[in-house]
Amino acid sequence: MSVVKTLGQFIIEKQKDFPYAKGELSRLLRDIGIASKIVNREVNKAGLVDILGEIGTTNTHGESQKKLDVFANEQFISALTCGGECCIIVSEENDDAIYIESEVSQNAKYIVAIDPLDGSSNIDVNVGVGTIFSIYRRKSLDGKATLQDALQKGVDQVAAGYVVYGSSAMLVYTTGKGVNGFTLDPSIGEFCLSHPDMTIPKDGYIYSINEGNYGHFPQGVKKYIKYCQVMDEETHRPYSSRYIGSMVADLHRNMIKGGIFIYPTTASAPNGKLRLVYECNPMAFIIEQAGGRATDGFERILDKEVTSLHQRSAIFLGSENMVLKAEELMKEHSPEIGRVIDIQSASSLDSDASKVGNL
Ligand code: AHM
Ligand code: MG
Repeated sequence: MSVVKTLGQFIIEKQKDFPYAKGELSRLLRDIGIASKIVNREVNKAGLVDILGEIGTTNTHGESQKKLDVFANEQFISALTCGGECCIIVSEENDDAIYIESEVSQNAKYIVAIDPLDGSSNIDVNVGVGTIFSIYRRKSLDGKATLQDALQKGVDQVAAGYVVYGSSAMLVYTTGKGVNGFTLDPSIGEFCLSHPDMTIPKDGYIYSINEGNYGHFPQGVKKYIKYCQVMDEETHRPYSSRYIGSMVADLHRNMIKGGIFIYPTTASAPNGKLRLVYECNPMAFIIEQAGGRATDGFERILDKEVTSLHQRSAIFLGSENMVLKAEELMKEHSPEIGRVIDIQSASSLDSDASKVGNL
């Protein structure tokens, strides 16, 4: 008889890895799991009810919001607010951080950054979408949690995960001790452990990038794409190109099969498109925990200074050897981008130093 292990059971079992844990993080993960089941239900019936299409408003970045984006955002905010473990929510859909000050959250010590429905341009065409989340412990010791609590580096994450709403729904998460994946069994309404100890192959044969932007890419990225396309038996080239346009779905496929996902800087997006706090950092944490690599072409994503909630970053992540090759070509052919990154990190370090000096 095969025994099913649910997400809830697994979380409780893993609590013993953290000797001082009081169950708060476990409850937080459970709340995220519950909200994602509700979102999955709506994603699945999206074609049946009049929930597809745009709602007529725009989010922080001036992008039109879909009804499901708004619905997903509300579900996660509600679950995190009622759960009592979260003091700040940072969401792609909200300009400002949401400070939770309800009675149940008085002693809450976690910050959750979330992209409630990533890849939303794919909703109307039945293509996989997802949720990405990142969890930090607050650093301020008492009083109200502050914006600085929400601006921590990726390396300070205590947990991160994603949910892919695809042919089945799957929740994948890490607390810094490996990566585990759970598939939703609709017959019992539970996420069940289906992919224990997930690892990404060191070498992959899939590259994933929006090649329509080729003309706007840095020289190093253009060279890497050409490298992927060259015939070479020994390294199994040419590689396959696969781009869904939903980071969660592209990354999930690469996790399982091996591959690289790149969203570089472009002429029109000089800082990249994807958001550091709730897209790049959680995905980088998961990929590193699975044995892969995540950088902006020069610097480790998890070490990047975070100066604003909706900060953007270029990202190269996936199978270690593929990312290393892309970095090598970036250094060789786009050193000017590396210099800009160095200057940006130095100036954010300076401003950190001045903050400390002012205390
Ligand atoms: P979103 O959070 O507004 O949905 O945007 C993020 C998405 C990623 O999932 C995906 O990798 C990327 O944007 C696709 O962008 P593009 O259409 O420029 O290739
Ligand atoms: Mg997104």
